[in-house]
Amino acid sequence: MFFHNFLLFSLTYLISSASDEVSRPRGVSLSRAPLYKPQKADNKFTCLDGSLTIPFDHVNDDYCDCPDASDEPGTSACPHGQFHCTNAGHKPLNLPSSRVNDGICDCCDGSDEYYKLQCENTCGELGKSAREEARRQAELLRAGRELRSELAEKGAQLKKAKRQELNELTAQKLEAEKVLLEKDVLKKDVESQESAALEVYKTIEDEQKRKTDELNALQDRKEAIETFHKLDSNQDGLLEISELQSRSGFDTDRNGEISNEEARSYLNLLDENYDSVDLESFITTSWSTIKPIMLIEGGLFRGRGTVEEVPLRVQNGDNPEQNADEEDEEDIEQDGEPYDAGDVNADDDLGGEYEDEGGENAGGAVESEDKAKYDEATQRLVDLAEEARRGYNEADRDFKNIQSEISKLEVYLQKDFGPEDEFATLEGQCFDYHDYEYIYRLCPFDKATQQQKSSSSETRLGTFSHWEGGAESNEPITQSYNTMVYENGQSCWNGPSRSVHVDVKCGGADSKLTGVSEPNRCEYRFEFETPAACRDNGDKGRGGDSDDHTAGGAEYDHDEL
Ligand code: MAN
Repeated sequence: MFFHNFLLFSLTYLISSASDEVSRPRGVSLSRAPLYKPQKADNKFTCLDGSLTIPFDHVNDDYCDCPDASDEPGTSACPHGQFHCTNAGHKPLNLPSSRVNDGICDCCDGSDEYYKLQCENTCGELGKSAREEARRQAELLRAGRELRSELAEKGAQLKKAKRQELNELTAQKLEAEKVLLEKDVLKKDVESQESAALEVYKTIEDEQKRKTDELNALQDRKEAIETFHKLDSNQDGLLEISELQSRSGFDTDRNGEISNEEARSYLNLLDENYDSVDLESFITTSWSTIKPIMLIEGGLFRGRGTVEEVPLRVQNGDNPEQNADEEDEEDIEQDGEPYDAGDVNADDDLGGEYEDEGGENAGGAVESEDKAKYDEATQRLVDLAEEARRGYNEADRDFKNIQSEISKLEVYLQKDFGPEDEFATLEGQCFDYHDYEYIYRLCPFDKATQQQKSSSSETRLGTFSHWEGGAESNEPITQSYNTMVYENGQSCWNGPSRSVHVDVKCGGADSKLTGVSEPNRCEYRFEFETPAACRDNGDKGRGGDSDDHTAGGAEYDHDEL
């Protein structure tokens, strides 16, 4: 069997490339052919790493002798070997030797399948369309380069104008800062005079407020006392839950009945051992709950005698109507003393100006709005201070506006618009791409978004972060400015925050977004074409090279085309 193979390979394939200009073993490129010349004296071959010398007829005998696989360039015998297809008429290709005779035609000249399979030679056809495409690309590139130069010029102008603006604003900022400081000094000066003058008024105002509060508290207490006596229908000085139960106003759930619990809760009666509250407990613990009910019941509380009484189902045998009548005629006791609403008004300490209707109380305590608030000198200081505050606020606003303009310009000028600012004109523009479900939008140097077609909800996919191989990297220019990165988009459910890599390629005269994919969940890839990417040194035209499938470092021997 071995002998058979030996004969098969050494006789049939060792010099199988005899039709090529230079005779060489199968799978060897033209540039390496000199390494495969038999040594004349002894017809031997030395492995290319120098490790072994073998008879030359062991080359391509389908047995791996050399550790570097160099003795089997045309078979699959060595695990890490490399097979070269000439692909005359198209591009040569290097393949891992495992693809030799594996039943799949990898080389367009079919040279990788010579044992069982007959592959059609498609190199002529492929070469032709590749050349046409290359011509098209070259044309695109030529036109694109001109546009790119124009864009670079515009970009440089834009940057220059922005730098100029920044210089002007920086000067304005200094001026604005000076004005602001002056206004601040003025404001502080006038304000200190103003507050000294107002101090006098503040004391008066505080006193007025204290009196008003006191009067309000007294009024509230008065209303509480009146209500207590109104509700205490049997006038025994205790307000029983049964007395509340007879008033329809407390039937807030409108079920025609006021349960013991309801009545207790109005009175805030937590202790189960008590069924009633006395006047003081009523004022301190029940009034705050009862008051809103009374207000609703009476439209608004209007003082003594206005609490509307609607008889309910009588639960305790009392006659509420009769009680109410009696009540109106009686003097009500407060803390054991005969009660008189006038008691409150009679209290000299409280200014004696209390009016029963509650509203316009404190006549002397609260000054009418029409009356001039301050004396003339104080008023002048107040006006001056007001003017100074306005002046300061204006200056502050001006200063902050300038500052924010400066920050925007600084952010702009820090952006990497390409080695010659050729991408600068894209800033401020947006480009859309529609797929079946979404509208993707790229606003270069700003953000990338995704909007669902069926709703207007927009998802932020990322904000511009950097160029892969941009200004800060040491990448050679040919590998730079090909991909923009947008990061920190909305976070993905149970995943990272969204991000986008934008592949930027030389396209036609117009910039456009030509494709969007999501290779990993929430990691997007945009294809963006723009003449700004048509660099002189780049072979960055659409389509580009197609050698990704070559083994261990693509090697194209253009001399063989
Ligand atoms: C949305 C879109 C998709 C993304 C999912 C992740 O539906 O943003 O692109 O894959 O969320 O949950």
